[in-house]
Amino acid sequence: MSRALNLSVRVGLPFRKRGDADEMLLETIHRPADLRGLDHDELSTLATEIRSFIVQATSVTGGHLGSNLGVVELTLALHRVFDSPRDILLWDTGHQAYVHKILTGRRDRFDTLRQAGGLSGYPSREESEHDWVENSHASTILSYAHGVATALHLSGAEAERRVVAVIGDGSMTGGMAYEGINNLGHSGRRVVIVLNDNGRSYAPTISRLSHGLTNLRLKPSYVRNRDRIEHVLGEVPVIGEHLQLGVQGLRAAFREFLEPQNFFEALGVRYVGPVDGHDVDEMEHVLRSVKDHNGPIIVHVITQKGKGYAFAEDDEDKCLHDAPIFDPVTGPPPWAPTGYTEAFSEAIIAAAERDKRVVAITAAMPSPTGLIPFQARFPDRFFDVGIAEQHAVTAAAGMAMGGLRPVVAIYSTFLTRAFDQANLDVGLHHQPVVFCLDRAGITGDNGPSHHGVLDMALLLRVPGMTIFAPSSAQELQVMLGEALAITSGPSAIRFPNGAARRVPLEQVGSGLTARRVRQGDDVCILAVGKLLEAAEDAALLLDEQGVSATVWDVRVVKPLDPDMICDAARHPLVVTAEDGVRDGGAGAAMADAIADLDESRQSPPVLVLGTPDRYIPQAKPAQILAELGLDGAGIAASVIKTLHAAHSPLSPR
Ligand SMILES: Cc1ncc(C[n+]2csc(CCOP(=O)(O)OP(=O)(O)O)c2C)c(N)n1
Repeated sequence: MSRALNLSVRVGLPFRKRGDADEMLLETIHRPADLRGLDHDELSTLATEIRSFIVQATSVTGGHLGSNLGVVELTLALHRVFDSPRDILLWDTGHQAYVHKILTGRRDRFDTLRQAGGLSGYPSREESEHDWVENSHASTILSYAHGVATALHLSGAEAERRVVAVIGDGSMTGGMAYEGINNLGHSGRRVVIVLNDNGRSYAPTISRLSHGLTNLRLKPSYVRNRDRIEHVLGEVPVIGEHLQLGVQGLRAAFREFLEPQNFFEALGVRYVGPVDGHDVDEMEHVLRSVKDHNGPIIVHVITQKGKGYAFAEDDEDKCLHDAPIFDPVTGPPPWAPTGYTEAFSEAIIAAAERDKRVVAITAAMPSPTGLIPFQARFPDRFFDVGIAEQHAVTAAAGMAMGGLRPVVAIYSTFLTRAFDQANLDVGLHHQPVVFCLDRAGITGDNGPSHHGVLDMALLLRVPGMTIFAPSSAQELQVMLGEALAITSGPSAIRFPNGAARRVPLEQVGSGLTARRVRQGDDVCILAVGKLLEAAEDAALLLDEQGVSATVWDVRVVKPLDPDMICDAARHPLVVTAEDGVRDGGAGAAMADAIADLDESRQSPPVLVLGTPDRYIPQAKPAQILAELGLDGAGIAASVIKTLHAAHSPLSPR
């Protein structure tokens, strides 16, 4: 039976009236200062109201649910002890900052959460002076904290302003977190680090350090015992060798038990904890006592991901880390891969059944990348390395060197973390690592940091890299087989989120060839991956205007199919379409290939359509693509405009 309080039955009900008969306590909180006069019971009521509010709000827009339910009391305590924005609160990743947003005057905008023009799902500098860091790639916050604290130090403001960095145990598995903490310990900069330990990333956190932390978590009597034992050890008189050995043994055992503390303190960072992260009083007490520590200090806080909402607490997959739109009373349906992710999930199992050298690697995203079924089927050939993309890629190079056929399943946006590793550790060594890049292209609700628009431009720079872009579920499955057959170097398959086309067999390509989908005379559209559908729509619209279009499914962005390039060059106009950056991307490579074709003759103009050189805000993917002119209507309009310009009397002949 669940221990969880099932909030679903309470959602939307006022919990406590105060002043005005219909007013919830939450409605009286507009800024952190409003928290300061609340007593213990009021804080507890407020925490319940906040949880209910978050469940209700995310059920309407979708969002990061479990992570936020876990930090309610922690955020209340932080905002009561520290004085934001004078004191600087920094959130690693930022997906857990909803409570912070609610307490800093943004509650009434939650109906716009993650919508176009609405509240960001992460901290946002534009939204509030309480927000500093909006990069939602994990494990960066200790570096930001070091930087901000250094600036305060040099400007002489260190005495008046505190820097507080909140980081989850999952994000502590990222290399940058260790680089940051090492530097903080060395520099002695004044930063309070709050380690929010819920034992999970999406899945349980992969970390020996985290196991040490978990040992502590599982022993509630730890704090009492620690104080007592430390006291006792300090007092024991050393009488005789026997007793001395006994005491040393006890010390050693206890030291091992305190592994995390030793780890941090060896780096020069004081350790305090563990503290019950759902007890505001206890946390306030500890935070007040460390607030003025003159150096880096880590406060280890134990929380429960998804706390207070039964469906989140009981979700073994990811504690409803994130949730789509759902009914709060019934909770979201269990997450299962769909679209391209599902196609990948099936294909990698089939590939692993055919070849026992095939292994799968994820950087803390086993369920979102569709690898849970693989993990269940081949537990020894599945590797979750933590939020450590760089390590994942170089480890894959090592596995390939050792004769395995590693498949790195990673979101396109997170591959950018590991570009150097892909280029030098994998590429330079010609290792046959297969990158499967999910959520490529415009991803939507998560905003600028989560669009996967850089992968092609980056991977095109890696010599020997083969790049596939499937336009259907079946193409992806064929491409995985092709990629695994390449032994001369790395390959990548980049595919989008959302529904995948299911096509008849004759519409599935093979090898490293492109596929001509339609033949015309006036314009040739070379479409990459998901944009094939838009190119086909554009061709129909162009037909209506008397323009006949050839359409190619590029399939392989590198190396380009020479037959496709030759065919494109016979058209008076070529248009390329991709959902990646226009500058230096697939279209630019195709334009170069056409220009290089035959220097003696004039090549046709090539119009390159892709994403612009700016950060793209949050909105639904279809809306963003339409705004960028990357849907059928947009591509058709670009073609017509270019043809008109070419036939204008003013255009150069
Ligand atoms: C570099 C990077 N890789 C992967 C992710 C995807 N991601 C977002 S949150 C998260 C888990 C974070 O775990 P933790 O820091 O413990 O926070 P929790 O949600 O458990 O509170 C992951 C893997 C990311 N944001 N950044």
